[in-house]
Parts: sequence; C-alpha cells; structure tokens
Amino acid sequence: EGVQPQDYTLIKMEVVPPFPPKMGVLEGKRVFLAAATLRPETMYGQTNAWVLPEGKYGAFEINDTDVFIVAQRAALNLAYQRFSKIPEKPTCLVELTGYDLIGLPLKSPLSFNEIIHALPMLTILMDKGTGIVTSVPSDAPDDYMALHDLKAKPGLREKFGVKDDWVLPFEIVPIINIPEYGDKAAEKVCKDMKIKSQNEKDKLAEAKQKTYLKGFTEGTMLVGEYAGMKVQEAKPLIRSMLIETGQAIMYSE
Ligand code: A2H
Repeated sequence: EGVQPQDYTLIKMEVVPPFPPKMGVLEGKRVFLAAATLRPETMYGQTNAWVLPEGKYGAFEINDTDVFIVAQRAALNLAYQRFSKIPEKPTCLVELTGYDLIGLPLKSPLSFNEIIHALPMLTILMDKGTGIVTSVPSDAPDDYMALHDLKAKPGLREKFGVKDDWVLPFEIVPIINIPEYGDKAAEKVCKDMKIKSQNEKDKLAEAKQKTYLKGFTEGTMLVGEYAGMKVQEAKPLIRSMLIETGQAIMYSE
C-alpha cells in the first residue's frame, strides 16, 4: 500500500449461473467477481477478467443477496467500508483459488461483449485492490499483452485449461481516441516499444505511464453515452452512473 489512499471503482462482474460444483453453496445468490479499476470510463471495451491462478480468493457475503469473490485481504477492507453482511466481519461462504475461477462466464457493466470469461494473468498482485482485474486491452498495456500471450500461445491456454472460445473471438474494442496513439493506444504503444510478453515488467510500467497520462489528459470518448466528450470529463460521470445504478461501488485502500 502506498502513502496516499487510492480510490478505486469496484466493478461488479456477475457470474452467470449455473455455478460449477465447487461453488454449489452459492446457488440462488447473486455472485460477482469484484474488479478494482482506476478507469471506469473504459468498461465498454472489456474482453475478459483476470485472476491469479495461484491466488487465494473467497466468496464473501456483502448483504442478504450479494456475494463478492475477492482476495481475503480485500474482504476485510470491504467489511470496514460497510460492505459486509456482518459489520466489520467478513463471512466467507467458500474458499477458492484462481484456478477455480478460470473460465467462469461473466456479465459486466457497460461491456459491448455481453459474456466474457475469467482468464489467468501471472502478474496480478494479491495485495492490491481485490486481486481481480477487468481487462481492457485497447487502453491497458498489461491487459493487451496478457491477452496477446494467451492468443499467441496454445500451450499457455492448455496449461491453464483455457478454451479457445474464451480468448480467440475477442477483438480489441476501440473506445477512446488519443491524438498521438490512435484508437487502440495500448496496442500501439506495446508494438512501438516492441514488448514481447506480459512478463516485461519495466517496459510495461513505462507503457502504462504513457497511455494512462495521455488517455486522461488528451483522450476523447468514442463510444457510449458520453461519446465525443473528453475522458477527463466523462470519467466522473460514468463512475457516478455505475455507482448510482448499483453496478459498481467505491472502494479505497
Ligand atoms: B486498471 P494502481 Cl483501461 N494487480 O483498470 C495488478 N493490476 C491491478 C490489480 C492487481 N491486484 N488491481 C488493479 N489492477 C490494475 C483498467 C485500466 C487500468 C486501464 C488502463 C490503465 C489501468 C482496465 N484494466 O491502470 O497500481 C487495474 O487496471 C493503470 C494504472 O493502483 C487498475 O486500473 O495505480 C490499476 O491496475 C490500478 O493500479
């Protein structure tokens, strides 16, 4: 954790029933993978969710109807931010690993892809956000490279039990224009910098820095209710709309 508190938007990605046997105890409840993002205005371009295969997650009761799947540490933070059935005490209905989550079909707010899947990303930090990340390969270099790796390497898909159908049909969705980088900024920057895989951490940090800053200061929305508006102006409007409609919550750490 940094010195400054970080304010995230937690996106409620609903797990489409029926649930796999290991999640049977959750039948009848509304179950969400809760993904922490700093870019709620990019949710139109989601292609999948990311989980860490070896990561430890749990399904926690948020209220009478809703269950969030998050890292155990995040559940404790949520409980102290009023998001727990029992105040300040997370209740875990079932412990899960990232392996249990791979392949889950999800419906996520604003996404043009109606159904997306949870897929493995090897660089997820379990002590940041919820340990669940939503993937927007048009604008996030990490997401672009991790999806690129899965698309390009059948062996990687096989290793983690990832079906071709969860990966290959998902094209990059242009959602934001950045004058210098075009409509698929993350792809352009990763190609320009000749980044070869999701494991090139230093280069990816640089790519992230470039696209994140330029996206915010110079980006224009291409899609959605605020098409034509600057990212800077659209971002708080989209965030508020997601929260007011119950599709997301605020979360800080
Ligand atoms: B962002 P900061 Cl389009 N491990 O969301 C690794 N990465 C994580 C994470 C974790 N446990 N939790 C969240 N993140 C990612 C969208 C996005 C993001 C776009 C562009 C840039 C971007 C779609 N993925 O982040 O370390 C999430 O990805 C660039 C900074 O708290 C989250 O926002 O600054 C961001 O990292 C939080 O990073």
